[in-house]
Amino acid sequence: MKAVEVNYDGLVGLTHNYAGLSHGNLASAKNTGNVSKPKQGALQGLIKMKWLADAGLMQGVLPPHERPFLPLLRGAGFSGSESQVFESAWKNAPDLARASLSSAAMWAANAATVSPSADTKDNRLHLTAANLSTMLHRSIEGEQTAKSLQKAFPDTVGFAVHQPLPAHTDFADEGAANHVRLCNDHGSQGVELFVYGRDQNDIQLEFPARQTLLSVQSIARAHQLNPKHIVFAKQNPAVIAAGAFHNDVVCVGALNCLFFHEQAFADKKQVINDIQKAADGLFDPVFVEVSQEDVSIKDAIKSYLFNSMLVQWPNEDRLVLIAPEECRKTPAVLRYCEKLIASNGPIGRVEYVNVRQSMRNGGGPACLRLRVVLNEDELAVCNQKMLLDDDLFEQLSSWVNTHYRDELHDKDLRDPALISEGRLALDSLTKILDLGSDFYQFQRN
Ligand code: SUG
Repeated sequence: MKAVEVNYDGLVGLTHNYAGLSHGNLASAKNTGNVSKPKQGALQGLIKMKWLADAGLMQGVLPPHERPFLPLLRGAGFSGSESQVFESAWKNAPDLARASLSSAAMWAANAATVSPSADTKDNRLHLTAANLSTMLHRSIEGEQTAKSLQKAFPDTVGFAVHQPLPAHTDFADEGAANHVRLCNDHGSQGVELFVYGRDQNDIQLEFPARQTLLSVQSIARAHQLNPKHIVFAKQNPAVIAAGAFHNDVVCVGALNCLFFHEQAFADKKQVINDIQKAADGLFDPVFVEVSQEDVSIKDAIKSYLFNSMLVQWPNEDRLVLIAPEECRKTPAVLRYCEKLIASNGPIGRVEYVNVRQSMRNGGGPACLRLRVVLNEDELAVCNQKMLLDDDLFEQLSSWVNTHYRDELHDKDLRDPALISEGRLALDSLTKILDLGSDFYQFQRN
């Protein structure tokens, strides 16, 4: 059946800030303590979404999470009124207070792993919310993300939304950031590539490997995928050590094309062979491999070349790479992009977008979106209010302009007024996106 790819972008949250919480994410570490601009960040995200929607691509929206997240602090033993909990956490456990304020749910590529119905045995679209169990500040996302996905894909006949995997380190899962689907066209059987950083027996590296073999095996089972058409590939530990904390920092794929750095995988030849075998009879995969000589791993991570969106643009034969602005400012990467489009390969155009507020925390254009392939029937029954059109864009822009702070300095993060400001904003968002009046924890209390 005919199907389209919908990019669901996470809205940048009201407390978007630079707390340096992600060990192994070089941008997050570098920008620790810097002043963030939540309003600007949210508008940058919305502008990217609107631009793609105007071009004729389908665009969805995922809501930010409740922050500060007081249940985390209560879980850590802080008690009393809400402002007492918050203030006392800041006084006694500032790292925990910072974790409770993280807006990291905006990186929707980490929200879930998605298998389109064309790949699954029961012909349902399967989504598993990621447990994000490696980083404390992200481990509080999974439950709320599953709720968002249930709101976006409410029909249980056609959609299966799975709860996050068990919260044990052996099951560490970071969602679609470590998953690539290749296919001939979105609506036919594809090949799903699951990339993991470690298995149970590997020793922990200096920077954490955030995805395990057990997690991807479990997801492939739950999604009822045909073992013939899946590939498990190990990330190269050296690129994790260099700062590629997710595979999507060194690799992206779309349709039959895999665009990746030559050092991305522990065993590149094996990965290519396995993909060819899994695609046999379905399509001919095309590999666009970037050499270390053309773009060093250091430049790839600095510029986030591979954290681009690779999309099929309406009425264009070749794919379009939507890269972060930072690629234009990295000479070797810019040179490479020019060479790429001049070649006769599958990527015909590079567009550069400004998502700098997100980039400073290690999130490029691809991190901000979760790709969901929907066929015509599925599109008809998903939550229409979460799909971006001119009207929703206007409503969300005005919502951001009304509720978001221009700046957050480190000292502002201690302000208990963030609790009520956030709630007022999110309560109003639940109406805009048709999420119901019991969507957030604070609404249920
Ligand atoms: O998990 N940054 C995120 C960035 C996620 C990017 N996603 C993908 N590559 N798909 C992370 O490291 C920074 C938070 C802080 O430092 O406050 C942060 O969580």
